[in-house]
Amino acid sequence: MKKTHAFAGLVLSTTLLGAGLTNTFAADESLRSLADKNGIYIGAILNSQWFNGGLPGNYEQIHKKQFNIVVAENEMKFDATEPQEGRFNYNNGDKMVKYAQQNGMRVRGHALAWHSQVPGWVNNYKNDKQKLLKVLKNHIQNVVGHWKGKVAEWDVVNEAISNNEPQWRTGSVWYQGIGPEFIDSAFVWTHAVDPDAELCYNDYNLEQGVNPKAKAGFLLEQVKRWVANGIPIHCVGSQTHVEDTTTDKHFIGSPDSLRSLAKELAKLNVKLKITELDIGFKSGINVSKSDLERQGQTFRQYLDIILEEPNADTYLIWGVSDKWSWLGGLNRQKGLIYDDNLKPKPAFDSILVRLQTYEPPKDSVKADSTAKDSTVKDSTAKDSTAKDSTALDPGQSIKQFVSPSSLSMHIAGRTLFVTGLASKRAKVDIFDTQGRPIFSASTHNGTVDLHNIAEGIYVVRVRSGSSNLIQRVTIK
Ligand code: 9MR
Repeated sequence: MKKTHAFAGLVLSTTLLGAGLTNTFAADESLRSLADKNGIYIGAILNSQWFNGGLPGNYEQIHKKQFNIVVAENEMKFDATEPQEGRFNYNNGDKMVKYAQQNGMRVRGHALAWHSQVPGWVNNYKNDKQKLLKVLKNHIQNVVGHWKGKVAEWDVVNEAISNNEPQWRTGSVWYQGIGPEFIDSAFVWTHAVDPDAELCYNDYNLEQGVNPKAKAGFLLEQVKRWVANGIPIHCVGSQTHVEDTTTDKHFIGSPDSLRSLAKELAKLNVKLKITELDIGFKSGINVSKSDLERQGQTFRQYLDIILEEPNADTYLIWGVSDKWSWLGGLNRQKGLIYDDNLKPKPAFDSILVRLQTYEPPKDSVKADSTAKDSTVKDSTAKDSTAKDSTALDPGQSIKQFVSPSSLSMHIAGRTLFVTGLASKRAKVDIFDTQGRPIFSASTHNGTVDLHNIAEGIYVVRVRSGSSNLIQRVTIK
């Protein structure tokens, strides 16, 4: 069923593109306005050159017109924010947060605990477990605290799994100095500082299958354990740096495999986000027009996951223009949706048309928050793989998190019933199918009277604490 649906979309988008019909769509329609309408986030990094004013003006114009979520390419990483021990530098990150606020964009924070871009001074403590725990905790407390309430989601742990075998990456300073419990601890510490932020584990090669031998299979086992142990993880970020499979027959990633991961995560009430997408061609090959069109179809297939899977909400591309892209370092080229001259490529059209033509199935639900409203109780976080769980934070209790309550709604007659509220009252907004607000109210005893609303199809948004539920409903 789903396959037919996806295939129909492919045929439609190819046909529209072939006929050049994208030009007939409203000129002011953007990826961003359509993403808003579809209840998803679509974004691109701000490349490092932007922070020094090194990009042409139309780069920023495009960025703010087309995207509703932003992440810094390098500027919130450990080496950028704490270049010397205990001396924090937030200048560039602040610049991006201000830009995002001025333009109404959501901010992703990237990344707190990662083996790469760690400043040299951290390695001085590589044989001192207690000191390294303090260093990581202090970093998280300062950085997350500084942007509390401004950074909506964090890559708490990045790339902690080995590339070739299903096991942790053992070469990182954090793993070698602390052990695998640095991961659990990082989640717990981040949540303690900003309980409203969504917390992700982020990695690459997650689109290569959900089996025990693949990276995503290993990760899934860890997510199960984290959820069972009450470690606050709300999302998995799939970087999705992939290669065009026609020009490179050896590349094994696929949208179908990533969709399987989304479905497995849904069972655990954890979201999937695409966080660093690019679809490159091998360097040096001649990339034809039809190659670029096929690349556009692959971009659309990954977008389908975000549109169609209820626990997927974010589609973030690792760059804007092929001119400013890290891909050369990976021996790949032309992986983004704007060309060297900042002109939209077929991939841009493919994404635009898909957002324009996507029809959510009736009664589909896009929950904006799966687990941010967790109730908390004091206890000590446990890592079932850790031999010495007291090493987490000696002498201090750490909060442990119980399963999240989840919002739900239904309509009976002319009354909307909301259950799973985090607080006594929830804010209810009703929009028409074009996204125009038509009614707002607060719940009273978990209900809202809908008698004043005309019959029709609407989108209802319920906000309670930091949870958000959006659902299409029919009022009769
Ligand atoms: O795009 C980033 C590039 O400018 C840096 O030199 C590089 C250094 O590690 O990191 C790049 O971004 C990476 C991201 O932080 C994590 N996933 C892989 C990205 C591409 O390498």
